[in-house]
Amino acid sequence: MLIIPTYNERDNIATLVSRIRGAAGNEPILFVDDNSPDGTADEIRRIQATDANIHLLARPGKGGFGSACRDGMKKILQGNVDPYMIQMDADLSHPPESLPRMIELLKTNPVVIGSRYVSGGGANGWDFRRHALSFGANIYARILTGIPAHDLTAGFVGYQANTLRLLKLEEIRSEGYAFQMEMKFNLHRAGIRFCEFPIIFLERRSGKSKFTRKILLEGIRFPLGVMEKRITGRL
Ligand SMILES: Nc1nc2c(ncn2[C@@H]2O[C@H](COP(=O)(O)OP(=O)(O)OP(=O)(O)O)[C@@H](O)[C@H]2O)c(=O)[nH]1
Ligand SMILES: [Mg+2]
Repeated sequence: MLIIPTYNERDNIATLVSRIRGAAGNEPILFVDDNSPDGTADEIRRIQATDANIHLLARPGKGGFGSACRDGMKKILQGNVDPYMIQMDADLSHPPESLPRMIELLKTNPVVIGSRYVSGGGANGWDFRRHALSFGANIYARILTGIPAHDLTAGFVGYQANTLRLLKLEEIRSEGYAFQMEMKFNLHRAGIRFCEFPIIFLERRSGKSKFTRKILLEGIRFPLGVMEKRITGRL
């Protein structure tokens, strides 16, 4: 099952679903939409009429990326039938064509990360500043947190359902990039090993980024908080 949080992604949905269907057949998809003002949920419902493997969790208002993922994960775990779940963005930054490899790797690995920072991976459509920011953020986070993965802010991540059951999802509070790190941090603490495979991340072409100053600050603070706990022996 794929979990795709959406906020104002109306123009991306049809292309996204068609590329997922082309690459991964009838893989079920759970969209988690926060009452997007642009009518993303209506577009999802329109496609649902012809595709029985599309599900929609409609939330009343913008609750944040992290909580959308958490709610989606909890709903799928409650269903108790999906052996794995894969979170990806709706803006086509995560190539649907990499799904078959991710699904194959999930048969033997508890957590699989579509990574920009392993050999063969990368990002297209970024200027030097954005490359430097993302790369630097990953090194910063890796040194401070000690999480053994190359792409800590990666948002294209697959989990075996039983692995997610090891976490207390309600205790994960972050909303932006920090959510990606906090998930990986908790998995690492639970003794889980990460499998990374290369993906080429593509900058969004349609719709707007939801990146905010608050998300940036949260992303800077999370590794600092972990570092503090490591130093003071509170882990
Ligand atoms: N349900 C829900 N989805 C969200 C929310 N914020 C972001 N999203 C979705 O989460 C995914 C990632 O958000 P993006 O805006 O692409 O954030 P980003 O990838 O950090 O930023 P860019 O690289 O500029 O695209 C997209 O599918 C968004 O539509 C939210 O508050 N609620
Ligand atoms: Mg994006």
